[in-house]
Amino acid sequence: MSVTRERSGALDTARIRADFPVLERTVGDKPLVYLDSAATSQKPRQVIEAEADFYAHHNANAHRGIYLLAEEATSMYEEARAKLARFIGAPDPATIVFTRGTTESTNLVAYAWARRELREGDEILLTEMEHHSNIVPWQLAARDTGAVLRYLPLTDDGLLDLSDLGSLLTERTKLLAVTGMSNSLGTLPPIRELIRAAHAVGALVLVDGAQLVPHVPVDVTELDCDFLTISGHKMLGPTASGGLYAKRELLERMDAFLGGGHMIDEVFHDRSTWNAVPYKFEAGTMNIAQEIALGAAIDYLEALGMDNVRAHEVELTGYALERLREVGARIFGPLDPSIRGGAISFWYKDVHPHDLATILNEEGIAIRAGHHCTQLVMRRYGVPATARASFYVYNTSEEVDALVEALAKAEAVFGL
Ligand code: 7TS
Repeated sequence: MSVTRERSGALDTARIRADFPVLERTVGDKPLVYLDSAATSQKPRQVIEAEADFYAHHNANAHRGIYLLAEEATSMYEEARAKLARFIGAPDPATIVFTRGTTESTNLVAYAWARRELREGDEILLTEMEHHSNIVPWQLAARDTGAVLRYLPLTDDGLLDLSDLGSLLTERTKLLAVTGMSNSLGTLPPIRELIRAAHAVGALVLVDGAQLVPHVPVDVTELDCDFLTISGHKMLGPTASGGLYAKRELLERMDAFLGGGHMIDEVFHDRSTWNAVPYKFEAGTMNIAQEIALGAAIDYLEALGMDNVRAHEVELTGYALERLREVGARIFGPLDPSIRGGAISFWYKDVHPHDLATILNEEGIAIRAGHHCTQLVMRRYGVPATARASFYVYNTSEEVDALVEALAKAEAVFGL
């Protein structure tokens, strides 16, 4: 075998794995090999304990009462907001609206910004590698406003094809909505350049950060994006944690989204006025425990260092791509780990991805098979589905080896 196995220099995976209780379990009699972190990451005990600690010792509604528990709940919730702001380089915690994740954040912008600002004939520019949650909300907004959707196409190697950028991104474009990292191809689009080009024609930019924020150091101030969506559950946090970053002047101008308690300033019989940002967008009782535990996830990632998180991913992805190619897997997406993340879509020989995932499950290996909520990607490359392995801080080169060895078993089962 030509591959040299280098140990990850960036992260101490043995120490990290000891923090993740679920990694101790077995699947049948096989140790769990979890290669589906693009769908959701596993949680370290620090995050599980932070959520339990809130319920056990501080539980009260935030921003409601003036008794001790309510004040503790409020200050823990706001501390989590400040942590998330700092983690992505946001200038001010008020630029972070807590949401249940990327899908809700994108819909918030589609309702509170797009429906107010877009007119017939305005254009929204998307890419063919977007997750459905960065397509469907814009289709609905376009339907309601008369705006038109355009798409940046893909190259055969899974990159954005920017050769027609000049005719697709024009003065008619009001919004460019682009993923920071593709969940099915792994691609890291050149968002810095795209943001600059969009601003040059007066368009705003929403970066889908669902995959980017967990894996790559992000600084929204330096990027100068207008909106960034964040899913906490993909970055070691609980499900239903996450947020939306938006420039403050946009949040001020945007319409309210959900109406209800706490998002108002004053309520009259026929109208209401809105609370200050970000509370204007946080109606009703929020996901308090989850956002507080997301704060613990951020502490965990910061202790590892996001540069190290990224370096580990580059190393492991490079190794996995090399090994998968060596055994004849067809990779969808770029082959250079320096321009991509760790979600690797592939076909192995002629084994259907669903059959492959079923056989790998018998070996204790969890991968995802399907269209990964990116049907435009599947259509572009002429496949109904792909198998996808994806990595995070706890994955090791031994787990990549286990994946590759299990492929040989699938081959034997199917007599290929
Ligand atoms: N955008 C991207 C790029 C994603 O990968 C996902 C989830 C979303 C948006 C939606 O995030 P949510 O937290 O609101 O669900 N991606 C996947 C996946 O690849 N497999 O399961 C969910």
